[in-house]
Amino acid sequence: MTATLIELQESVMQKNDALAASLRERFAATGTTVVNLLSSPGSGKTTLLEETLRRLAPAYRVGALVGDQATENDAQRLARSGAPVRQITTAAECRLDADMIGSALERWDPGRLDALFIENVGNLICPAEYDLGEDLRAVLFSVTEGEDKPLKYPLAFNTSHVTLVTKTDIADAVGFDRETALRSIQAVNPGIAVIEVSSRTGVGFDDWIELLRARIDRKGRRQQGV
Ligand SMILES: Nc1nc2c(ncn2[C@@H]2O[C@H](COP(=O)(O)OP(=O)(O)O)[C@@H](O)[C@H]2O)c(=O)[nH]1
Ligand SMILES: [Mg+2]
Repeated sequence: MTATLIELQESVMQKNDALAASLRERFAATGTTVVNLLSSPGSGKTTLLEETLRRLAPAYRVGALVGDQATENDAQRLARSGAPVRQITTAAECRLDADMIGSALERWDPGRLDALFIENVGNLICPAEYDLGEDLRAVLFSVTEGEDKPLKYPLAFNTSHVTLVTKTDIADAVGFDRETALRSIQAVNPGIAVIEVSSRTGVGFDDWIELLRARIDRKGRRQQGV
């Protein structure tokens, strides 16, 4: 890369970091816990989110922003939960950035939310570089992807707070090597929390929901100065 390109890239990242910091202040003021979901296309983000919104909705005000290169399909799926949902179509961009989140929130007022889930554009490379002002970054890794993906795409895993191993209901059918996969995750982010889930059977959801509830409650208490 030339010096000019490097400078341009650095200024893009600085601008994003500044916008993410102002989003973080805004979410601190409203006590909204923000969760950024990253994964390859098809790892199960939308399906996991449908079930997550359904399980949290009775107790919390939850909403979702969902990024894809094109279509409103995922927003339509998620809106069936009854939660406020807005699609962001990114056209040429391979990820969401803080400016896209800020612009979406100017045009969309879901009211005060306890938790805002952001489904990022499906890929493990560009989304990892962009802070969206989130409290929690979760990377999904399905049993069909190959056990070495964390080693190949380390940034998505070592910038995340939790890894969700998804589609565990079909692990045997695809010959998933659980030990190797867990070793790959820990190799790039030692000590990271790992939750093994299936959106089909509900396995692992109690742990995932418990983690979210703890985060949401803690931020809500902080906002109220308790
Ligand atoms: N067997 C199984 N399939 C799943 C699970 N979660 C999602 N899928 C399927 O995987 C495909 C992609 O899921 P989707 O949620 O759209 O993935 P996204 O692209 O990451 O949002 C769909 O056909 C889902 O029905 C799961 O837990 N088990
Ligand atoms: Mg999706």
